[in-house]
Amino acid sequence: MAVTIALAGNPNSGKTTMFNDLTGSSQRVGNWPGVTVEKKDGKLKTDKNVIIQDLPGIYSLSPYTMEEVVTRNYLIKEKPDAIIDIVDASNIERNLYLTTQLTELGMPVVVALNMIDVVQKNGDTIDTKKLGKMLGCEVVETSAIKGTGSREAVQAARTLASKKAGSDPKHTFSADVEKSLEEISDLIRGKIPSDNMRWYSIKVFERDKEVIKELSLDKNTREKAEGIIKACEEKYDDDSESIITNERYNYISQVIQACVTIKNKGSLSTS
Ligand code: GDP
Ligand code: K
Ligand code: MG
Repeated sequence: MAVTIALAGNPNSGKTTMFNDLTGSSQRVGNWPGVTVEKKDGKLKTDKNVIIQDLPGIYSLSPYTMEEVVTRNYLIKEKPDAIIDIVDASNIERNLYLTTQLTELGMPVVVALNMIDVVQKNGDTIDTKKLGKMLGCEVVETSAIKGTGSREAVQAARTLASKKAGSDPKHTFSADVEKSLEEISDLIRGKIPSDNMRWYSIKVFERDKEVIKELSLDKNTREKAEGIIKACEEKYDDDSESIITNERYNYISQVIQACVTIKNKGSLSTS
């Protein structure tokens, strides 16, 4: 049985470098349907039953760029068997913003802490075990350019895929937001696959245009959802999308505090 593993991550995190290393010359290049965003897949050099799908580089799963929409639709609708989230470990704080969203999809996720050679050269350390625990997914150190760790990341993804072991994010939003998400999930239950409930609830809370269109909620349901969202916005004196964004950044800074040690903390970069 063929297994599909998707490579997702920020632009310049090393996706193409890892893709080339894993697939060699067995690549197919085209476009995603309807848009001029490049689509590339290939077979794992060491096992032709494993398809590696390179995805467009993105910073978020929001609906604002073609790359984001292509990636979201692919992950939600075509459902690869596992995701390798390629994180530039030398820019870990920024990169984890996408990671927190990928793990909410409930699919098997392996974080590849790529550019680990850069981190090591700087003398910094990342506690990968603790990071995996906090994020609720597997974490593997990689250096795509040196060809180290990539095969371990694929192996971890295959193991998760065969067990259908979805990520299990431990992060929760603050109590008021969680209550709103719960109310929204009650509203939309039955209209969506239950394993993606959290993703859809958050997206409806954010008034995500694409998801609202996709769910084609009736007027009554839309008004109820709007009431739930507005009540929360009044409490926070902020719009719902910013509420979610802020909470993600707060959470990520806690993760960084707990897992990353910077050698020359406080000193100015001279590069
Ligand atoms: P993409 O935009 O995610 O496809 O990223 P690329 O694969 O194009 O890589 C961006 C840049 O980072 C290139 O110059 C790569 O050579 C470099 N790069 C990729 N992986 C690593 C790595 O593990 N270590 C280092 N030092 N550089 C890397
Ligand atoms: K690039
Ligand atoms: Mg690329």
